Amino acid sequence: MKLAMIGFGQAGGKIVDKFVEYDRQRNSDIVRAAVAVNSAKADLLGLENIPKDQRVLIGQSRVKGHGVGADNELGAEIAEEDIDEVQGAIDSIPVHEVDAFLVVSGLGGGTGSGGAPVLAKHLKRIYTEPVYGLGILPGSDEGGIYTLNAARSFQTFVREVDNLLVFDNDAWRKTGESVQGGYDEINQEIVNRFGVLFGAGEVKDGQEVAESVVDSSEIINTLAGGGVSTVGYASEGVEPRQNKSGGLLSRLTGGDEPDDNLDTAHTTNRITSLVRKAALGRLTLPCEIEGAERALLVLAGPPEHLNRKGIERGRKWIEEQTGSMEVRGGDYPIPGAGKVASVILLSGVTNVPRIKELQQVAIEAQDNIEEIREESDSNLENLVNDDEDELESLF
Ligand SMILES: Nc1nc2c(ncn2[C@@H]2O[C@H](COP(=O)(O)OP(=O)(O)O)[C@@H](O)[C@H]2O)c(=O)[nH]1
Ligand SMILES: [Mg+2]
Repeated sequence: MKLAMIGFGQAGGKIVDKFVEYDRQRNSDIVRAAVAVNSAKADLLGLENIPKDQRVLIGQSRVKGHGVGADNELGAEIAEEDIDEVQGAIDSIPVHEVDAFLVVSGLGGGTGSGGAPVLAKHLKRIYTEPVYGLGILPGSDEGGIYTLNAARSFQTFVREVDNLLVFDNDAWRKTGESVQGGYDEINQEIVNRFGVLFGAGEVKDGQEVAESVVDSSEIINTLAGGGVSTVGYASEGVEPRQNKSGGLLSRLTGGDEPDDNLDTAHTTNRITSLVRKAALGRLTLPCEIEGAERALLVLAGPPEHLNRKGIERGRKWIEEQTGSMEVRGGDYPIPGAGKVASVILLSGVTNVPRIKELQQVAIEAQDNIEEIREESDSNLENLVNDDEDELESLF
């Protein structure tokens, strides 16, 4: 599936930047265009793979390239004011060649949290292609203002996009690790999971003919109907075929038949167990999979390690677990790959503890928004004062 990716804010820009790198390394052909939008000049300069002329600095007259801090209302305002500049970068995208837009953003900050929903709304007005969001929820240790920003941004973003794919930093935080150090690994995880999912719809002509290849319309249909989506993943290393039986020798000795049966059973079992692991393991947004409206199962790996029976069994199992009547499944053949991976997209999930928590925060915040602002302002002041104290003691 070919995407036009737009990263809004720092997290959004970094993740799209990593998608571009992933795409280049795997030759997966999912990033047809990549744009970064930010109000902080330094964040744009820090990107490595997004072309320089596709990095858009907004809000210069208001914040002079210094960003909006965690003020997502200001983030939304400057996105509205400077939407033409963002559109200028999108104008250079051959939109007729993309299947969808993907707007990526951290929801806890300021620029992306406020701006991403504004951009999504704008894109939906102009284009007929679907507009998906990839929203990153903050860790619960980040503080009140981040949670509040995420709560509000989430509500708006999910309304403006055709589907909101969610990744929860809180569920992926590693204890004892600095948040910053942890982001590299987390971003790699994000890109791997969504990369396999979107890559599935991009099997090129002439590539190994698989039994039932997933195409981009199946991804689009699974995401259609809106709501919130989460992605599960599991993988297992496999040996390349050449090192196994089935060569000339085994044919001569007549040992081919039973071995092949064994292989098939083993392949099927591996697939069904990977499907369970992916669905029951850590999801990008942890939730109850029961009640998901639609699902898509993708089995990626070397074609000789994929089979229709395994995928069909996995698909049925997901139907039972979710209660959904709309579970699609297929394969994504990657000749020579060293592993088989199972990716499950669960769309229209409803039983999500973290979202309920955020909604509660948003409701309560109506009452004490000023307190939270003051608290965050005084935190900031303390921080600044501390810095000043340190400076003074230096002189
Ligand atoms: N997964 C991930 N999350 C990030 C990263 N950087 C920041 N975040 C998260 O995104 C939120 C918003 O931060 P940021 O993107 O810097 O805000 P903005 O630049 O004002 O849009 C933070 O509260 C973090 O939860 C990153 O590199 N990866
Ligand atoms: Mg930042």
